[in-house]
Amino acid sequence: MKIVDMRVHSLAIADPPLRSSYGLHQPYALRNVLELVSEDGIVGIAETYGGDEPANALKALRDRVVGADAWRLTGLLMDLVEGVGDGLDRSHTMHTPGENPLDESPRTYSAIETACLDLIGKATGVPVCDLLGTRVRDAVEFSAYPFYKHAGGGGEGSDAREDKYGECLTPESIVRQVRMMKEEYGFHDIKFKGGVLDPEVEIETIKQLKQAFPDCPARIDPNSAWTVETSIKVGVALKDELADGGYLEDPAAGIDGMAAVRKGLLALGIDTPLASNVAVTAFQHMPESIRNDAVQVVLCDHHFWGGMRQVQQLGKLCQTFGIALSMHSNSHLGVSLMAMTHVAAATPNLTYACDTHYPWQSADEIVAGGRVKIEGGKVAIPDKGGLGVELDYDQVARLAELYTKIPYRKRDDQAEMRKYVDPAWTRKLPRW
Ligand code: GKR
Ligand code: MG
Repeated sequence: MKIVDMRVHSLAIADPPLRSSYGLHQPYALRNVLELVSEDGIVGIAETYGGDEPANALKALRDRVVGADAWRLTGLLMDLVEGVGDGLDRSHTMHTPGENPLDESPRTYSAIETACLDLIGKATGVPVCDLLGTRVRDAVEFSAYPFYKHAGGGGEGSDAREDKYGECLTPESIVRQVRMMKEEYGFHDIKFKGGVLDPEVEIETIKQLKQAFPDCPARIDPNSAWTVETSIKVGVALKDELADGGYLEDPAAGIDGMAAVRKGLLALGIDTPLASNVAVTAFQHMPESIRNDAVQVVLCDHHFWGGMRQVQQLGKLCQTFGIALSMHSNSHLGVSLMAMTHVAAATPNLTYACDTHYPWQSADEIVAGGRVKIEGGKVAIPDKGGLGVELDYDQVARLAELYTKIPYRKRDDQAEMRKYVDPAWTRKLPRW
């Protein structure tokens, strides 16, 4: 099936002022959407990281993509899968996901693979998870993803959006935020973004969450903001709260830091699993991580691990070494949500509820028919070929126009912190 055209749409979507150790989300999150058009006029789609650089990386491959056979293209582009560099350079410790130049090519490959699978799936009437061949579930569970946030619903000036949750900078307001998310989406598990306030406040936040929702597994993720010592202190304080299906995510920086936290906690008889999408972000990290028992739950993400089939291979590797799998996310729209759902449905040992930022980007959508439904905390695999969703071209045009009007061309949470919170703010690791 010959690909005769390729289109890249750079989009801006309203995003609320969420905080993390990276800083503050800008009023717009950026995404790129790729379309591959077959000679029969069928269109395969994918969504990836936003801004000019990811868009240019896709456009630079035009000559290798247009004219290729959709069934064979991903095999011909395998040189992109490994990216460049190795060791800590490939980690996300100092880069927000999507902004590390060393993993640009696996990200680019992933978008092309997803669009090819969608195209092939649409042409044959086969859902992507069945093309991947190992569907083990028909619906995928996601977790509530509370963030500390400032007041505001995203967007700027006359484009400012409704702020459903209001300012949330206390444990009580995070409990309220989670309650609202649970009511709207039916989420069960809770993944809480920390690394923002003093660790004592974040410990209290998890404690209050567990008091309010005692049966819901909880995780906390400070994105490497803590020293090894602080991480162990938090692990001790939250020993019970993070048990029974929870985990401690990227408390300290790097594989070394994670391994030291693990060792320290085990020495105290605490077996809370450590999860990572910061220290371990590529196959190159796995040997060292395994040797040092640094990470017990890998947070996969097809967007930067080199696509859905690489995630399946990661799943097998993790299974072999007794490591669990969960899924990482970043600000995204419904096309990414569907791709995440398909790859999770086809990855047998991905048994934790996946992360999703989707509730935070509720003001904009490009999927025809409106937002993808999350019901009972789950997204169902549609009974349709490919990803099961089409683009709403009016919305694509609207968000593409918005992109041309705003000044943001890459994610920069530090710049946003300086603008709105503290002109001297610098991302400091560890901070506590
Ligand atoms: O959206 O600020 C954010 C998150 O901190 C995100 O960028 C992380 O990549 O959600 C992610 C994580 O689990 O580390
Ligand atoms: Mg994380």
